[in-house]
This record gives sequence, structure tokens and C-alpha cells, in this order.
Amino acid sequence: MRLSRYFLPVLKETPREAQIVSHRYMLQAGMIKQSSAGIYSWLPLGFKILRKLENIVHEEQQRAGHLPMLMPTVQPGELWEESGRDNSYGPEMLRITDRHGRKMLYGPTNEELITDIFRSHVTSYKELPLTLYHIQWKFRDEVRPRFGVMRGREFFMKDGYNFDLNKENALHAYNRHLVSYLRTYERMGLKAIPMRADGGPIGGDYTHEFLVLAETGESEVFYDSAVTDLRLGDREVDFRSVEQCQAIFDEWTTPYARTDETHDEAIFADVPKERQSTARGIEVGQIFYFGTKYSETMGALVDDGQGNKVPVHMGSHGIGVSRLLGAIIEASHDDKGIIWPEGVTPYHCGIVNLKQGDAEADAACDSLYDSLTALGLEPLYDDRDERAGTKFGTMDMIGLPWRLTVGPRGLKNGVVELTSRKTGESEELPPEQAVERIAQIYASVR
Ligand code: P5A
Repeated sequence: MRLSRYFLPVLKETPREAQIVSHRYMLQAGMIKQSSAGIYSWLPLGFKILRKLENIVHEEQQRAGHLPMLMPTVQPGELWEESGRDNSYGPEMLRITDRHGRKMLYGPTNEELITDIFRSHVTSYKELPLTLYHIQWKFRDEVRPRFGVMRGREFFMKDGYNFDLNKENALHAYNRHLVSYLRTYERMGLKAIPMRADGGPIGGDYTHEFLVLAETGESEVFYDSAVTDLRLGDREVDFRSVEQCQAIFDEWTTPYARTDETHDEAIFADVPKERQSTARGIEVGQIFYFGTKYSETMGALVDDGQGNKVPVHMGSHGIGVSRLLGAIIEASHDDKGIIWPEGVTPYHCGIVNLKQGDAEADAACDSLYDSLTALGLEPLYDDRDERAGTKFGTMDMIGLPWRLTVGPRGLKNGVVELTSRKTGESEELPPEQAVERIAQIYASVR
């Protein structure tokens, strides 16, 4: 992409409404624009990253054997009357009346809708286990939408639902989700810790939230610092293996880690003093096992093979995809702007032309651009007729992990400069070698 042809409305002023750094940088870098409280338009740069995160979530869900689908944003009210949540969900639900006077709603979550789909089509245990998911916009009329995409009213969520014959199988689905979520966050360069939590309006008392530690997080958390040393790494996982998923679940949930809703001082006291930690965290996902809560009330029954019709055991699992943008920025930035982890960066590297209009510099930039593109990489070329300082400022703000700087002086010596956004370290290299280096870096990014 050439910046001269892009739509990147970078703000010069610091937006006053932003209380936390991720919100400020998302506005300043021209990624989002608020349309009303807690509701945003995603401008090209923000949208590109949102799509990247969405793709990672799709890949990891499907690796775990879950089936993608798409449910609508607007749901019929009757289903919620059937489940009983019409009353309990309260004013957070945006209720709509259509022209025929029918009660509709903008879905805050999809347990009812998916249970309705399931009961219409599945009648036998032979069709189990089944896990369906989608990535779709949700609406929750939050009392206090704030922090930009972090607590929006309209937000993008991956929500998945498992259907199993019994509790034992449903707990495997639970563990499998825990493992696949760990992989997902790792690929995004995030350290998210599963913590015992509270079921809230989704229900069930068996649930874990995934929290990214950050000072600006909305939740207070208590944990054994040993949990922060755990890594899933490049471990090959067979998601069908009950033992493997259980082992990883045990490894990650044995150290004490709870949100304030479930925190227990007495148990926490058993953690060695020097490892007892308190912090704040951003909730980037949550998994639930709620048994037959919806299947019983809504009649989602299957033949168990022994002549009985039994309610299926279910769980649901959510990732806050749009919130993740904010969480990643909170976890990875400096005072000049965002620092995207390589796994989610919108463009692989920036190209800064120090002397736009200089025949040699222009040709060198074009050639770098073409070489990177030919290797399947996406560069963002700042070909605007702007001062070097402005170009560097923009690149630092939007946070691409690597920058190539091209100017007549370097070209005279046959080199361009490769700079790491994270460390600020630069290296002078012949253009072909710089391209090769960038290709190598991204070859090792999953
Ligand atoms: C699980 C999927 C559920 O809704 N039903 C379907 C279950 N869980 S949840 O914890 O309530 O939401 C899942 C994740 O969505 C993100 N999230 C939000 N993101 C931005 N703005 C909001 N207002 C918001 N509310 C929830 C969180 O990441 C949460 O973990």
C-alpha cells in the first residue's frame, strides 16, 4: 500500500476523550471513529487489524475442530422468553419492535439461537460431539461504555457453543477451548492467564476468564506469579486427545489465579508469600460449562442410544475480538505510539522515502516494494511529499514492527536502513539483504 493513496487520518492533537493509551492511539492513528457512545466505525487501518485477529481466531478454532457458521445480529424475542433470560438480561439488551409489532433484539450473545438451531436438526447422540462457532457483532447497552473498543456497546465477538452427550465429554470441550484460546492469544503476542471467574448472566458456576495483565484493566485479579512463567510454545497438541487437553488445563489452572468475584483469601494464603500477586487485568475471553441449563428449558434433547431422550450438555466460549485490539496496544506500546507484535501487524514493514521525487530514491523504494510484495509480504510505503520527521512520526504511531529507510546518502553506499520499532536499533544493509532479513523474520511467525 502506498500511503499517498491510503486513507489514514492521523490526528495531530491528542484526543481529549481518551482516558487510556490504547483508546488514544487508536484515534490518533486513524483506526477508528466514534459514531455514538460505544459504537465505532473501523477505518481501513483498524479494520485491517481486526480482520487479522479474526483470521487467527478462525484458524485456531478450526484447528481445534470447531465449525464456523454465521448467525444474524437480530434475534427473535420469543427464544429469550423460552429460556427465561428475557427478564434476567435486563436493560443491557437492546430491544427492537419490528413493523408487525414483533419483539426482536440485537443479540448480546447467542445461547438461545444456537440451541434453537440444534434442536431443529439434531436428534441422536451419533451426531455428537458438535461445536459450532461464529464471529459476529454483538450489542450490549453497557451502563458505562468507555475506553474505546475496550468496553463498547457494539463489539465483535467470537462465540462458540459445544453440544455433548454427557458432562465428561462437555468438560473435554471445555479443556479443548482453554488450550485453543491459549494458542490464539500467544499468536497475537499476548500473555492471557485463565482465571476462575463468575458465570454472570451466561450462567453456570464452572467458568474461566482469560486476562491480560495491564494497569488499565477493569478487573482486579489475584494470582500465583508462577502462572506467568507458563508457555504453550510450539507444542503440538492433538485436540481430540482428552489426556493432552486435560494435562494442559491442569498445568495452567493449578497455580492460584482468580478474579475478585471468586477470590478466596484463605486459599490464596497457601501460595508462598513472595509469589502472591495482585494486579489489574483486561478480560479478553471467557469459557463456560453450564450443563443442561438451556437444553432442558428449550428442549434440546437427543436419543442417548439406550432409548432415552436426554438434554445435551453445553458450554459457550467467547473471545472479545474487537477488545483485543485495545488489549494488544495496552500491552505493547511506548510514548511514540503502538508496537504491533509481528503476528498481528497490519503491514509487515514500512518504507520511508527520505527524498520523495529523487529519481534514485524513488526507484529504490519501488524496487523494495516490489521485492517484498513478490515474497507475499505487505509493505506500507510512505511516498508522501512530507518531511522525514513527519514520516517517522507516522510510522512510529502506527507501530509496524520493521521500517526500511531509504535516502540518497545511504544509496550512494549501496545500503538502506532497517529499524526495529521495538528496540529502535538500526542496521545498514544492501536492499536485497534487507528484504531477505524481513522475509526470514516473518517466516518464523506462525
Ligand atoms: C461466551 C460466548 C459470553 O457472552 N456467550 C457466548 C458467552 N461471554 S462474555 O464473557 O460475556 O463475553 C465474551 C467476551 O466478549 C468480550 N466483551 C466485550 N468486548 C467489548 N465490549 C464489551 N462491552 C464486551 N463485553 C464482553 C470480552 O472479551 C468477553 O470475555
